[in-house]
Amino acid sequence: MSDSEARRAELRGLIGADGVLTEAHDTAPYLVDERRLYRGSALAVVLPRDVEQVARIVGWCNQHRVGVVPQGGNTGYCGGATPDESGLQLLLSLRRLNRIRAVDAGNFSITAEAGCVLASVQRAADAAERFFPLSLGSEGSCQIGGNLATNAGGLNVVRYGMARELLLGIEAVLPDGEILNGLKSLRKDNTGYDLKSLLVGSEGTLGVITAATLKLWPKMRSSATAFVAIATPAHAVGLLGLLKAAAGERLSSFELLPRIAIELTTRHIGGVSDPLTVAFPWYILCELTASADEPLSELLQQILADAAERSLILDAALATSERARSAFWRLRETVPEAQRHAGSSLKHDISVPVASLPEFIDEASLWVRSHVTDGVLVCYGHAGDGNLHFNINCIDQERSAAFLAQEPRIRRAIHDLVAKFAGSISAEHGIGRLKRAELQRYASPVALAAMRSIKGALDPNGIMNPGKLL
Ligand code: FAD
Ligand code: 2HG
Ligand code: ZN
Repeated sequence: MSDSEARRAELRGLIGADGVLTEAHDTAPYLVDERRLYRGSALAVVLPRDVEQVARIVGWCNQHRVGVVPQGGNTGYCGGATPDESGLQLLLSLRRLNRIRAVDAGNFSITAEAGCVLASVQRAADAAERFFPLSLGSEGSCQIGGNLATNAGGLNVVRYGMARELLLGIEAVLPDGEILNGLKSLRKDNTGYDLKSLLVGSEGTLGVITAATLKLWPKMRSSATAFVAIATPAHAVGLLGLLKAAAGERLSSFELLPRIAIELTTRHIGGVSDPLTVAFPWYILCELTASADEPLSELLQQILADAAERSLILDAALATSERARSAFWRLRETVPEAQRHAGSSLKHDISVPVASLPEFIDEASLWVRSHVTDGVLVCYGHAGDGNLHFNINCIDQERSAAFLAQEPRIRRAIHDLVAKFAGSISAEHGIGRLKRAELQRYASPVALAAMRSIKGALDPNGIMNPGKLL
């Protein structure tokens, strides 16, 4: 029996034969990332059923110095959930840890296992007359464990914050195979280092998240959604100020879209249409929500009338039905899919201070126009949080290889500009394998040294997601 075969047999002994996949046709979907940037190989794909099985596997990996790659919904954009090409690492999928353990409506909290698909957590909250605000275009596939491991952002951050801010307690398996049971549902708890927060955004490098207790809000009863045409990103910042001042915390989404996003989605995605009759250079999709019955449409109309008087907006369409609201959101959420249909692209998930967005967009767009003649800019995103998906699509698919070959110089120019604006080279998607060198280049040496110390202390054998993040 080969070394690998002997190891697979041991794994079967730990969690049962049905939890260990080794045939190529079974393992293939787990070994390639969402963007098809990386194709890995693995000793096996393991599918534990509960936290004890996860602990057994991780303990075994630590004992045998086998690298373990946690995987949630495999929708990540940085290759973090794909093993390397050696065939020696173990892919640990959380998909079978998919139970909602408890919904505590009185405490406004929910406890879900890591493998619960985000949409199922939203549905469980809704069934208890509560609201879980994390919302991403990938919510039908990504898992809550993956959302926490990447500190996901998405469409409601302007009001509720990122995944980290929605977390009350965590259960995780640490690199030595010990179970950290921190499933508290407390709003206040100052008992030492915040270990749950350390695991958030750690992208599988400090342990395996197996369950989480998350904050809930009252169910939303009213909403008002508008698709607003504006002339420039500077007008977006002005409108954001007005909305925040007049609607306060009711403002739950504020998304920026360029004209080309409308052209790409209407061309490539069935059923999407332009909500306005005339073409404009930029758009904002914004939404107000409230848990009580409130006249939010009137409020939004008043704010938009004020914005028009101040020449901040050019036109607007208000959603007058749930169907119209969904259509606006479909347009926004399918931009990544439309970009994919349009061919190869380079992605930059960046953030700058909100007030610097216009200047950043001006400078960065000018650079792209003058240095990337075979690409078209598709710059959109969560403007309310200063987060842009500053993406560039290849114009001529026949010359896609030449376009993609320019990535290093394009990335360098854009990230250098981000640094000039005191921004972030990874606003919400993480570092994974893709941006490791970028983290080394742009993070402060002090911060990097502290990160390495934490990693070394918790995972001295370097078994947790090797080759990712650091
Ligand atoms: P995976 O891709 O499986 O893993 C991501 C990372 O987390 C890997 O490093 C993996 O090792 C680690 N990991 C996964 N599960 C665990 C666990 N239980 N314990 C420890 N580590 C773990 N992201 C946003 O932030 N905002 C968006 O608006 C957004 N929109 C998207 C839209 C589309 C159409 C797509 C395809 C992706 C989008 N994403 C977005 C990116 C992606 O969906 C998020 O990063 C998501 O949080 C990843 O979750 P996942 O379960 O798919 O994780
Ligand atoms: C979004 O906001 C996602 O739609 C995806 O974060 C961004 O594809 C992208 O670049
Ligand atoms: Zn995004």
